[in-house]
Amino acid sequence: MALTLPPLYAILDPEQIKDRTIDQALRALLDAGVTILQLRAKALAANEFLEVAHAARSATAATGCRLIINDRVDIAMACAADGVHLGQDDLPLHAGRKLLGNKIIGISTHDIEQARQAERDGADYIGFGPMFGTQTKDTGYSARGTAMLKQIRAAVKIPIVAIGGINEQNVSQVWQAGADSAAIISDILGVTDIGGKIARILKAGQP
Ligand code: 3NM
Repeated sequence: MALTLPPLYAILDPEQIKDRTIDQALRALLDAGVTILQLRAKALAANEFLEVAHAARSATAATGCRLIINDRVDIAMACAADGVHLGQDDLPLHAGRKLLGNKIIGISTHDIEQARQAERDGADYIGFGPMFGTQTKDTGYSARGTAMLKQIRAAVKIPIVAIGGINEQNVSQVWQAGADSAAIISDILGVTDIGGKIARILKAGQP
């Protein structure tokens, strides 16, 4: 069945949570009402990642939030996540599909060819970025901008999650350019009042 994504795709990245604990950041995101959450933990060892993934799975299950694990199909399987998000250098989609069956698989893309390929390969959604400049990840790509996002929108039918430098001020631009969802890390996790920030972001999408 085709995937429907909410306007905000939240990402919990333990490297970006300031002076909070991972549990506090997780709780703040869920209390703010997020309905899809990606756990992105590049710096954690597999055993630590799995421990956080189990905690995220029980907390998200309690609120009905979908849980996506970044990069690691094994951890997604072990914690019974709803899916995985894979980069261009991670396990290829066909291998992830073999292991995860009909769970959600999202693929990071940075140009039209990658976007089309991900759709052909059976991705449930694509990430597309970096939309604007981002300090959070060295993507190796220049800012893609909304004109390119519109081209991607015209090129694929599956949902698009725009990512990279998105904030309260510019988020409406990515929705207007055709993104189904906006993934935001630093503008949400970098503030004191996560709930207030998320409420303002969602309000920015209303006419
Ligand atoms: N992927 P922030 S940009 C994880 O372009 C990630 O694929 C990107 O963080 C891509 O919201 C990015 O703080 C970082 O800019 C997004």
